[in-house]
Amino acid sequence: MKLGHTGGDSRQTSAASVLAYIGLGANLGDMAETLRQAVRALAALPGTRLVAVSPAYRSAPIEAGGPDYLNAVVALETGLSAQGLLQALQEIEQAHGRERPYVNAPRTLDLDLLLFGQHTIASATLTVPHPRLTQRAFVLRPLLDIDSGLCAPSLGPLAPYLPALAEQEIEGLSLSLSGR
Ligand code: PH2
Ligand code: MG
Ligand code: MG
Repeated sequence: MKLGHTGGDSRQTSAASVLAYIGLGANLGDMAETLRQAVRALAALPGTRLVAVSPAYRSAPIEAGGPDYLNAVVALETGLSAQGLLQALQEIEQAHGRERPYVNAPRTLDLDLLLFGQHTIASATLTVPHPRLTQRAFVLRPLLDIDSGLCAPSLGPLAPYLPALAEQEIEGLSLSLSGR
């Protein structure tokens, strides 16, 4: 287990590491390059190890407008708290010029905390598992690519939710988000 390396950073890490899943999305700018940089930034977080990167998918915006999205999911083993990880995700979004003019506006980078181990969180700023996790093929497909047997607290095994999303067309891409 890789721990510590908190040098100069105020975020809390602890010895109890958790497997967290992060959804990545973008539909503005050079999406592939942005997602690659985001994967590198996530891997470099204090007390954090990159465990897996899913394939990338292209899909039309769901309940939103603008260009097609590029989406992927990564798994991280982290000693950060859920709040510390959320703060880090928001900082990485900001570093990529994320603006929020209105709900579900097109964005340069969206990083969503999907799962945080077997934790259930319902705070003012964070709901985990992500509330729309089982309703969006662009999240569920890459999650199941990483772990086809994945189970989430209160949702159980995730694979059985996928067939209901068959009408959401998503295109698997051959580009790599983890290479240099
Ligand atoms: N994100 C949204 C709303 N709609 N649609 C797709 N295809 N991909 C997204 O990442 C996405 C979306 C809000 O975060
Ligand atoms: Mg989102
Ligand atoms: Mg978001």
